[in-house]
Amino acid sequence: MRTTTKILSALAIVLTVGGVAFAQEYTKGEIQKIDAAQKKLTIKHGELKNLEMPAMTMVFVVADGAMLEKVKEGQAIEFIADRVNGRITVTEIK
Ligand SMILES: [Cu+2]
Repeated sequence: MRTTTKILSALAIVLTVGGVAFAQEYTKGEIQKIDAAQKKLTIKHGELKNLEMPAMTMVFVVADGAMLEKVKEGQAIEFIADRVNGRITVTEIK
């Protein structure tokens, strides 16, 4: 019984640490342009720490075209971007 508790506690710690490592920060941005045909967004974004990129305005590919239906030009968003197949991609919009 005690051993089981210890194993479960150890497992909980491992899962917690793993969760923190994978948690990505949202970055603030403003949608400048939506290109539904190309599945691209132009975003004026804040610093993207995971990509070591300073604030700028640039074009991103979106992971899922459905994400474009939830946003409009001029909208302030919080998003996560990452490199997917060598392209900087918006993977999540809050
Ligand atoms: Cu950029």
